[in-house]
Amino acid sequence: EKAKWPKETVDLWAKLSKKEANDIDTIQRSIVHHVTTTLARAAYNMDNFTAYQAVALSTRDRLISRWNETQGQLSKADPKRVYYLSLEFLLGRSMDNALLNMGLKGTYDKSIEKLGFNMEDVIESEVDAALGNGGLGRLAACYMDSLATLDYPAWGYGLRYNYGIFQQRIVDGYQTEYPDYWLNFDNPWELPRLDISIQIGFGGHVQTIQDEYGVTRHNWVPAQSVQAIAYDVPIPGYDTENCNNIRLWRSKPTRVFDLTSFNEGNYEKSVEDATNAEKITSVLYPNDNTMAGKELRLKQQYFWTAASLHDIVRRFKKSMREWSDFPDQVAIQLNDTHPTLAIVELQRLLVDEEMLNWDDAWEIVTKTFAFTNHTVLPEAMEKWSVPMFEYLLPRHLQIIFDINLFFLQKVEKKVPNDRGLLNRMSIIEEAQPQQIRMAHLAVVGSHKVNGVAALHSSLIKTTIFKDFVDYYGEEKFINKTNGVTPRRWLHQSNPQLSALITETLGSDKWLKDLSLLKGLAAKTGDAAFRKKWMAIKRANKVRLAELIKERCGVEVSPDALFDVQVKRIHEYKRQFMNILSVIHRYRTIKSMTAAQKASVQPRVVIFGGKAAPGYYIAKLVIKLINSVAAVVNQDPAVGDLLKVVFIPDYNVSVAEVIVPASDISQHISTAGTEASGTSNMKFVLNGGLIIGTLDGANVEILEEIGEDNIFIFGCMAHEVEDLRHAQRYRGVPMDPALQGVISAIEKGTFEDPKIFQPLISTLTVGKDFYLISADFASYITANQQVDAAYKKQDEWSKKSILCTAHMGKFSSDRSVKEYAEEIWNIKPYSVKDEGYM
Ligand code: 8GP
Repeated sequence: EKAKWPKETVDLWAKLSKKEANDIDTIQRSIVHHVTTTLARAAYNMDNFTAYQAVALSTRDRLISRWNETQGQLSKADPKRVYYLSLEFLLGRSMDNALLNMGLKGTYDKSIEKLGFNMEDVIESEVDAALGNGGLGRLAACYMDSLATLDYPAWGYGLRYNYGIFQQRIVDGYQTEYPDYWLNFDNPWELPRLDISIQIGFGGHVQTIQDEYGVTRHNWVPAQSVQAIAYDVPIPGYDTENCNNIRLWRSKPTRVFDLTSFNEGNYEKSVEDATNAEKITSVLYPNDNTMAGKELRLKQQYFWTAASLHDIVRRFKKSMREWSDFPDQVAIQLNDTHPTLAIVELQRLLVDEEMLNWDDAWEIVTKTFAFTNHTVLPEAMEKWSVPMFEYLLPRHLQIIFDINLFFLQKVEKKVPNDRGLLNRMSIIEEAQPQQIRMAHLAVVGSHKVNGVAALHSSLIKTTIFKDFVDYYGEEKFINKTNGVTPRRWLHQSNPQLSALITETLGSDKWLKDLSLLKGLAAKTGDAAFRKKWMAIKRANKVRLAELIKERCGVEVSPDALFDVQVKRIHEYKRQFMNILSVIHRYRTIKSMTAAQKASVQPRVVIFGGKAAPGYYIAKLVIKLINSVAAVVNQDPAVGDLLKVVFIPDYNVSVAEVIVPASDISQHISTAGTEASGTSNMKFVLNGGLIIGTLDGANVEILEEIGEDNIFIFGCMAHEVEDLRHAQRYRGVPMDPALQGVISAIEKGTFEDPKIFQPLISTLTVGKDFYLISADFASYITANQQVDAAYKKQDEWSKKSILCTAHMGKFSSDRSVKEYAEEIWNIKPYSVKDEGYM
């Protein structure tokens, strides 16, 4: 009601809402203010954690004023926005990133140093926000960083889980899981918006009524409802005033609902119902690339998509535009099939509540949505049983059946009399019970469908979506190769290398235009530069060696070759093949004379990653790695020539230490199974070489950096089918080297071999689905090539520099720009710094 205020009131507000200055004195005052008031502490009872909290609160103040300014200006200008719907945002730590992106890191470093604290130690007190499983969740986080940095008007929508991905501890070599209660201390990186609350219904029935024009209308009467409460997470761009938002929903019981049971005299039931409501956003499902099919997961998906759509529609309605303008104001990106219900919910809102006719509504819906697929693995394809779905969402089921009917009618019209085709393309799978194929629904309800790397995008066109490509045509199915943010994955995690690059290129412009890194290529001939480059790598290895000592109790030499495989543990990623090759290496070294040993390249093999708690085989792989480590690391015949470590509880902040310290990293999935991979990009960006198969983004990395700077082995995606067929029906014998390794395990070289029998069984001739035997020989050879190349340190340093130099393509800025221009049709909107909060 500003307009009604007298001038002096308006002026007073203006004067008092000026942004805080960013000089050392003001920042120190703000930190001390938070210590003494917000935290009720004093200088004499402070530790690093208190210092972290105070610095975080001071940083948060500055973040929020940018957030406010951005959202205020965007509300007025009301440009088209993109909404990125993702069940996972794997953000990691926020403070360092926020300070760097806002350009305040240096000042804060100095400010707290004078207050008696060291920034690096303070940063270590922050817990990761681990609301994701792996690649898909981290990709969402990188994209949010790029969207803000490029000034795109974008919001993320997700869930505020009380428990993120479990914490992993290794007990007797086995993975054990512990809850990640990350909200134990207040989370300074979110703004609770307790005023923003949306009712979400579940269950109940559908009323069918004739309206005054004799048109049949459907009205869903839910049996239960829960409240969605908004929590906003500010995402600052780098070197811009823009600050975007991720809105995370938390579930809470509704008042109305509580009272019903209560008034019926059933107090216990009312409390139980309240607990059930809170359960919805309690925990992140810990599966990566597999589908669990649990009712609670479906509830999560509906709760989240309904709340998000309600919010988006409410914002659109404020602008008083026609419904037909909706797709000109709103783009919604579906991060995998998890948010596919948003398609159905928007159709329901438009038809049942806004009274649009079906076809007009459907046109709006399909123009609004676009869908990213992240995997071709059959076990990851989301399907929901129709009876369970009907019980939770009866009206949505009707709408899905109608969408399917109209769709199949069109297919029939285009390709008459092909029952098989209709069966294959149907959104409903005719199983017992029937299943809803979410990927089909997502394709039918979107105007664009993309894969995440060139190979993957072409594979989905010939496999899971082949019939749809034939029906819709090629244009609907496109590629958007993944990318990673160079701010977090180089500038923040490898500050020394970042500084050297800036010094060498004469400016830090490369941080917003990663193609400028190509300027480094000219420096390979400069011996002094190479020396600096390698010294930084060594310093990073020293830091990692300290972490390994601390977490695994193993001493490793930073002069050895650091060989890294960190990612979710999954059969298709073949950590099993890696540890089998390590056993092969161990046996080879053991068989050597002292003279032969003298020419062995010492290697530290580093593993890390979580297995889904119910994934028995993956958990056995972890056990095998730890059993091998226990034997190898103690064996005096091997000494420093080979060390094996499994770093527990791999997460984003651990990755920030590991990635800059790698000499070689392993991206060795069976060709055609890894959609893209993104850590491959991070490693190469940091001057680490990679060994890998022709899979996912490895293919494009090879194209960019050239075959001299990457170690490629193994079969190609188009050969996989024949190889599987050959081993199944022609009984191709196991690779002899692999046979030797298996025998060693079976003889009990690494603990009781009975433990590993189920794992070994996966290699039985005819059953080796991931083709470990077929690729084993070439894998061993490629590893030998790595050893030989690493010994020529001068040549290696040139390769390392060229790796970084040619990674420009893999910035998430490039990816996001492509999405914005080719799918979302949105333009940057740069916020002006008006100097006010
Ligand atoms: C992952 C892919 O496995 C990985 O290759 C890719 O880099 C990443 O997505 C980002 O695009 N896929 C998943 O995490 C995934 O499909 N998760 C569940 C939905 C099944």
